[in-house]
Amino acid sequence: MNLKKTDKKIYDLIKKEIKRQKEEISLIASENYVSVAVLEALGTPLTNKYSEGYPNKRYYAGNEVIDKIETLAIERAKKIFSAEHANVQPHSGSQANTAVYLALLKPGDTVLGIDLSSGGHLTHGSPVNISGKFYKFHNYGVNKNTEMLDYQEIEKTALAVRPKLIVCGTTAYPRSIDFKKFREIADKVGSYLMADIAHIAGLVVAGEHPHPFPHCDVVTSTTHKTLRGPRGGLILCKQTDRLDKENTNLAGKIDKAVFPGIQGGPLDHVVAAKAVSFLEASKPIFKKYIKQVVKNAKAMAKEFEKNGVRVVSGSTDNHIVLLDVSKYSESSKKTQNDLEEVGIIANRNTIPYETKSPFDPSGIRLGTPSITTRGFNEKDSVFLADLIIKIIKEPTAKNKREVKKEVAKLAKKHSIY
Ligand code: DSN
Repeated sequence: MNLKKTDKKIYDLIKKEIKRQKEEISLIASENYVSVAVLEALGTPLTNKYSEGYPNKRYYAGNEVIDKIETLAIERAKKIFSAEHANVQPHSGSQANTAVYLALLKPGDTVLGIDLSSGGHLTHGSPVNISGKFYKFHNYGVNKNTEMLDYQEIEKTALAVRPKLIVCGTTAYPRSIDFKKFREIADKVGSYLMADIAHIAGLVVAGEHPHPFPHCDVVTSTTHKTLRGPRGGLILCKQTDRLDKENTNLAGKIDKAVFPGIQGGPLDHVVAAKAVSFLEASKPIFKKYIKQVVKNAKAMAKEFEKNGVRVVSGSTDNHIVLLDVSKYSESSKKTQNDLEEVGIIANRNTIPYETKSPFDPSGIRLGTPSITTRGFNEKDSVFLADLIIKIIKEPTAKNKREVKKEVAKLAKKHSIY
């Protein structure tokens, strides 16, 4: 009501966006719908406070309550991820990754990370990102035939380039990651191991993906995506630095790198919302939710393959289904737009050994976290996959009209908020 009075334009736009979210179906693998409890924590006067520093070590007065909130967030994060140390202040996953690099590396140091077309992220050494500009990144990719990580190849590359840090973790890789194998490789070359579990954090918490600890030194994540918290970042790590004999306080290095290294004051309203979502993720119902996320993705992958739409790597182990639409569509950008026209929101994506431009690559990335929050089961997911197949194969005006109607019905049946 106040917002409507003060700023009608923004009020109306927010209303419009809520309507869009309700009426369309999001298959963006990195999106989800937070609970009303998380939304409530976000929209609080906690946003008014400045709290540079860490609990009981703040630079400004008045942080008694904020200290308690951040401590709860830290303790809950440590518990759900079985981590020795947690930093809940990174504003995003990119900030979390950047802080880890600052903590562990010197400019010019060598790092090994997955390449973008095999499912990596900009912060894994892309030349346009600070990671690629400040550090010497080398890449590993997936095997051309299996489209899965090839640990022998990764080891060969690691032995050749001898990185100080190996980054594992991805944004568009539909299969499980073997952190133990990565640890063995890291040990052979004496490097740190960092897992970026932004996409699979919820699966890790729910036991639906192998755990990065005890294998990794540091684990970064976002708190939204499969974890279903507010937009934000998170760093988890061991207390002790195994490789630095002079300063073995790894947790201290990470904290210093976040603040004052790359950030000022934390966003306390977001930290509170993170705490709420960590509590939610500790409940049995969250495990059930994540199990369904994976079941839905597997069911969709099977339906696509059955109907001749190629699924990268043949299937999925997580929440992502990566389609190669090049057989049916000259332009995945057009397919993305066709899908948007009928109310299905997905993103075009590069596929392994991509031959096209990242602006109009061969793939479409789908993810099931959002539809599962809306209550989709395997049957609904297969029905949705069939609608997508129709649009990919024959995006005629008639098909679009028909699919749009079905999407509207599905969205109404599976309501949000
Ligand atoms: N934008 C996120 C994703 O879609 O995976 C990563 O930054």
